[in-house]
Amino acid sequence: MLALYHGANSVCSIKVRIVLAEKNLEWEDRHVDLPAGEQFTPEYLAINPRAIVPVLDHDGMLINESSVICEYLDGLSKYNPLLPNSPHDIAKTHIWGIYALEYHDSVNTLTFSSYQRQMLLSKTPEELAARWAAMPDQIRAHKLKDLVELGADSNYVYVALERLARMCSDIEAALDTSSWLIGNEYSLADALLTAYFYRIECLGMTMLWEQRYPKTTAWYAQVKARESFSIATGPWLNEEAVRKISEVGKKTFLAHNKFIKFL
Ligand SMILES: N[C@@H](CCC(=O)N[C@@H](CS)C(=O)NCC(=O)O)C(=O)O
Repeated sequence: MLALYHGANSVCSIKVRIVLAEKNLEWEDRHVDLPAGEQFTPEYLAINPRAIVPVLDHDGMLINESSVICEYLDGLSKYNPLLPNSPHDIAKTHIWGIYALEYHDSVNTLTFSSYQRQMLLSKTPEELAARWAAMPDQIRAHKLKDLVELGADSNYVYVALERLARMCSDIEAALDTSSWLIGNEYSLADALLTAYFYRIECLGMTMLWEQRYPKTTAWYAQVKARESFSIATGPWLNEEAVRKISEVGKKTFLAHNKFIKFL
């Protein structure tokens, strides 16, 4: 039996839900309410002491790290194989998986400096302090605290946009001779990156690739058109929350002239 601990709007949860849909796998839903802080409960810390989602439970065996979960799921069934065959293409897939950690960190920075910040600012200073203290990764807590305090003025935001601009240029280069990230067929690498683009789109920042990177723009339209995308997002996302993410995202970044070179 497969069960997934995941968050409705969490980017790395969407990533895993895309692969579950691509592989047509049945799974049990163990939703973790991240805004409510369910990741810090003793029950969830017993599942993942790092207090983050997603975690896959396969017959009692727990696996974390979204890119690893995705490759694991691909290995579970022969249906629609996603990992390429050649050692070189497998190596390229793993490199995209490692880059995805950087993309995740950058997308998380943008979300926290805008939408999440607006939600967290309604908390009292004591509640916020308790939230940072509860985080097992104190480097991450330091970043989030800075983002909530400074919003788009935090230096983390500038670095995140610089990294995401590089992501787009790397993807454009990868698409130079093929229509998918690795070769001419949809593969795991495409599945691993889709959710980051979706979050950037929700944040109202598609201008990071539109106009400047035509191949990347066409690639995102292709991954979005797949059934797996609507299955992984549709039933979960709250349209009102997505609208707010976009509204706050646009206001946060477009108001800052220093970001114009990225947009
Ligand atoms: N590298 C991890 C990152 C996991 C992660 O950061 N998850 C976020 C949601 S996308 C989370 O659980 N955040 C909880 C929190 O910030 O308190 C992966 O790819 O699985």
